[in-house]
Amino acid sequence: MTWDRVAIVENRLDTYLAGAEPATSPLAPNAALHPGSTLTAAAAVGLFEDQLGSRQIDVAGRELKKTGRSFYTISSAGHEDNAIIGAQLRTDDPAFLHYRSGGFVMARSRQRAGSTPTLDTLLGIVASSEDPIAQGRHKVWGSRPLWIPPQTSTIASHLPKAMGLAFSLSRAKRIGVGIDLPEDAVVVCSFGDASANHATALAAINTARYAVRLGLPMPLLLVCEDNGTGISVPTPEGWIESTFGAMPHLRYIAANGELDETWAAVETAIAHVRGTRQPVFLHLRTVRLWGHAGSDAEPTYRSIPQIEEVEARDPLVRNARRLVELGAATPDELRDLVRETRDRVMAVAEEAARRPQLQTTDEVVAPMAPYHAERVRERATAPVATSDERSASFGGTVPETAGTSSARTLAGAINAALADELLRRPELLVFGEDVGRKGGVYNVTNGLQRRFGVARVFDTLLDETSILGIAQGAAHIGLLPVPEIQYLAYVHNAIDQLRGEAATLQYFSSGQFRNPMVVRVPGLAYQKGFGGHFHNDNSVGALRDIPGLVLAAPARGDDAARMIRGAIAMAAEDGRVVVFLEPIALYHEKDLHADGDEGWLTTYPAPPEVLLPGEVGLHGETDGEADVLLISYANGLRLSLQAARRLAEEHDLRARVLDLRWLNPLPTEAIRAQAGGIGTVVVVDECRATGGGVADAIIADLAENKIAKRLGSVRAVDSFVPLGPATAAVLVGVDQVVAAAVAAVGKRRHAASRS
Ligand SMILES: Cc1ncc(C[n+]2csc(CCOP(=O)(O)OP(=O)(O)O)c2C)c(N)n1
Ligand SMILES: [Mg+2]
Repeated sequence: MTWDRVAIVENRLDTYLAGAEPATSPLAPNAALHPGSTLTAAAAVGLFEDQLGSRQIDVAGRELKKTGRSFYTISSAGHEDNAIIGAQLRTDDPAFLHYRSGGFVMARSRQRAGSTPTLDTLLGIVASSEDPIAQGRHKVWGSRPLWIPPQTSTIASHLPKAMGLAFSLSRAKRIGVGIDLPEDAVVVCSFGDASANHATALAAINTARYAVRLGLPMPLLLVCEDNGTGISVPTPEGWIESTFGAMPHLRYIAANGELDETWAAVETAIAHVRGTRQPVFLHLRTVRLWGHAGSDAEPTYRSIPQIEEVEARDPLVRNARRLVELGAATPDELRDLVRETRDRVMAVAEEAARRPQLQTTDEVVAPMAPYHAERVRERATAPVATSDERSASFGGTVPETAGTSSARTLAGAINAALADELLRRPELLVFGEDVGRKGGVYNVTNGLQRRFGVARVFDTLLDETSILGIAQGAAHIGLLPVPEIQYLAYVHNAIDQLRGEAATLQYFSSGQFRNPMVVRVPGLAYQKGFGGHFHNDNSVGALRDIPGLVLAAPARGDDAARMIRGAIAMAAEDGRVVVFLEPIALYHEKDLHADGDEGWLTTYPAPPEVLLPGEVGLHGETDGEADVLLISYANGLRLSLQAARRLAEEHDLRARVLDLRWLNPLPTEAIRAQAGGIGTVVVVDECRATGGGVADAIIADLAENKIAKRLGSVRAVDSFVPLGPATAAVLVGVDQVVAAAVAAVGKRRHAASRS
């Protein structure tokens, strides 16, 4: 059964206008709609026109669907009063919008001459490559000139970044970084009533209130577009008001009336946020017409009388009646407007459906992972702080010239590198749980807050979703966030913020919006029996499979310092999202083979030394001919180097050790070059056998391309990591690496002895 109430809803408006009587005393265009209102008759008619335009786009989307030419039918029908917010906010008030925001977008577009919102929206609906925001990659609301970053289909996941942007507006000024938004900008974020229950929404709202409690500015207008349902599940009557109506540090304003009454409520809400720099929860009553999407058969969960009751509350009919009764327009004028709008929008829809679509893989992926190696290298090396500045910042002695004491641990090297980056990049922020005053759980950020101030190095509340929301919001306006997620296991609490949000922004905006960041994540295992699974989590599969996300995993201090410069430069130049995975167990390690050998200390490489993706480390037998290539990363590098020594001493085998350094994208060219020469390869993957994918990917590539004949791997057991000495039963150990290398080489010796 097809479900089409479109004609029924349209008829209702037509029927009303056909039978309506004009008001006895018409209003002048510039007259207030009611005494004291700032909404004029002309502006009200303009609003109605925007709402009508939005409605007709929804109708057109469903029309085109009938002939297979439209790919999106979630509509704004019934939510058009959000145009009132679009009309009153400015185009430099960043807007993170619910998917039913047609009215808002039409009204905001009216503020910018030359805007073509009808065509733009329809190009999105037909997935045309000429859609100015997503180029057909998705149907999103978005516009660079109108400051509307595109949002994904994941409900509520945009609230944290909206909150983060509101947080960052004043932060930019405080740290002296110029941005292209005015000081009094308001960030608006709209969402549905069911979405208001989502953990992600609640996290962001909580963090917004927390900021107020701390006395920090949070100019955030939260708009809950309450249609009383989430697909088929009704929201309990009064739930939104009872939940959000009396929250500390959050002003609640209801908007539930005639056009001009809602106008006044919106006006109060915006004025409050703009004036006080504090958040408002604006509760906008709406209805949802025509089901959740075109494919939603509403009668399976709502009776016809219930559907008719909702249709009777169509805001278009109500607003038309208000305009007519107050004399802002005559029924004839509105009838003409309806007819013209319908004709105009259908003509634009037909035109949009003729426009081209993305064809090739290259076209689809073009904005996903931009990388300009030379420009990134330039960024990594400039600007460099002067030696005087560095010397002053480092307390009189720059770290690389401190004589023998210049040898540093991994933690010490990262600390110095972060200091150097903070010194030369004023827009850089370092934040997370415990990174400020305490200097990090493992002292990696020790002293940075004291040196660079609480505005740039700060503690956040304990919520990974909000930490990544702050990072995204800050990055949207040109700051360069380096957030920390305390432990790899807890990335999963907020992985959607990376996977669904940060990593997709350039893709869905065709590179017009970006959220560059370097997310520092202490992680991986081998903490000598400490912490159990959650502090020794050894799986990176969930990060490696995110298209465009760069995953770095340094093992040694000197590499880490050079890699973090590369990571930050990639973020700054190409807007990339980088996860910088720091092996906790190596943070304070000094030795390699024996206690006191200090083989894991390195000398700090001064800026501008840098490492970029593809640049691997080579150790062990690097000059002469090697018998086996051990490929590894992080803790596995240290294990492999220990194994290499034993292979030489106990088996007379020469091992070359390749440190991948970059786990996504993998340094395939360098791997092939080394593996091809040696022919015998063992991948030492400290992650769970099926949870990392590093060994799988490398072996598949070498085998498929017939680059190495003798291939082996050692991997951790597919288990959670236990507490205490039992860790050795699941993690990769040196013995295993040695055995795997001997076995792999044995195959060659065996083959040689047969020939
Ligand atoms: C995180 C997440 N879970 C589930 C969905 C599927 N889904 C899309 S819209 C929706 C209902 C949202 O209802 P509401 O927030 O009230 O917005 P409305 O559609 O009513 O405007 C659901 C469950 C989703 N997009 N994202
Ligand atoms: Mg809803």
